[in-house]
Amino acid sequence: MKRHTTLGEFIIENQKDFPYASGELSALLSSIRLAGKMVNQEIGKAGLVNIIGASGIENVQGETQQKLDLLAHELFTSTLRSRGEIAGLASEEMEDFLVFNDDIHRRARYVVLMDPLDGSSNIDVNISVGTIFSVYRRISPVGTPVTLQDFLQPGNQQVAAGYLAYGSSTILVYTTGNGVNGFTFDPGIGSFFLSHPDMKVPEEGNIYSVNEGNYVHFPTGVKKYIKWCQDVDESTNRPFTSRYIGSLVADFHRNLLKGGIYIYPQGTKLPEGKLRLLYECNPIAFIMEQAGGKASDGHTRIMDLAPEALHQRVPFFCGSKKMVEKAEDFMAQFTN
Ligand code: AHM
Ligand code: MG
Repeated sequence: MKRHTTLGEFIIENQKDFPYASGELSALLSSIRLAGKMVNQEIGKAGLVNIIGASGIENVQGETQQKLDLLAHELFTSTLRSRGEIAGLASEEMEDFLVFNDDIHRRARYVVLMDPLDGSSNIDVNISVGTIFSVYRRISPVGTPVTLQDFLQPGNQQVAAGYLAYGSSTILVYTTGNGVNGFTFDPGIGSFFLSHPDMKVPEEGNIYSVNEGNYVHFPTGVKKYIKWCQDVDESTNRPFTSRYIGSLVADFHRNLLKGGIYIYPQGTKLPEGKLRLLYECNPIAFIMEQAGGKASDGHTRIMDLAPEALHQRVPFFCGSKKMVEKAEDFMAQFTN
């Protein structure tokens, strides 16, 4: 009989592969799993909010409905805080980072950076959204409050990263630097089951994902790369297919499974690009590299960039190795 592995079992079984195994990271991942289930449940009810409101049924506290991205932020923050495995948290939803400043949390060795609900503007139209997270070991001494430097570490220092995609099914994908595994949520049982072991992205894909509406603003290298994707050439299977949902986790998840490239470049409207280095690009880059793909800003490996600010934006090129390399060739060739 086929064995069904739950996420909880998998985390425990693989704890020994982690260089600093002490159980803390396992507990932290379990907290993310729990908060993810809560967020998943809230998202599932999103379309009902107006109907319930119209019929006069309010929630038990009589509260007005909160925006889901803020609710997701609160659910992750409170769940992670209540367990004591992290000393602080930075979120796309907050200007500054949170310091968990009591005896238990000051002794914790990890910090988390996250985008609690990415692509949340898509919820109204029933399109998949996601949570993205990233875990680092703090560099400030254990026993003291965390500092900004704990959060401004380059992506190559990540000890774990992952995302939840709330889509036609809900999936949690994560890495601790030992490959990538995906777990699909069974809502009847309330557990995540290993559905995508050892995920690998095809080296050469044929999907390109970019908001082409911004084409006139793109750097010449990106424009040339897009035209190259659209050229006819049987030997490289071109023209490629264009797929862009406008919800990073969903676009990324599809490209990870099928092979493809996601690009959010710099442009005259957004000189640094749109996506955030710490909350979006680093964790997604870690997963993509662990699956055999690549992620850069068009020139430099994303995970080698030295962060300067919590909410820093960077251009993002991420996906199948050969596709990213080809796009980088165009970026090197055309410098304006
Ligand atoms: P958000 O963090 O404000 O939700 O924005 C990030 C989202 C990504 O999910 C998506 O890939 C991108 O913005 C889409 O941007 P655009 O609408 O400019 O193409
Ligand atoms: Mg976001």
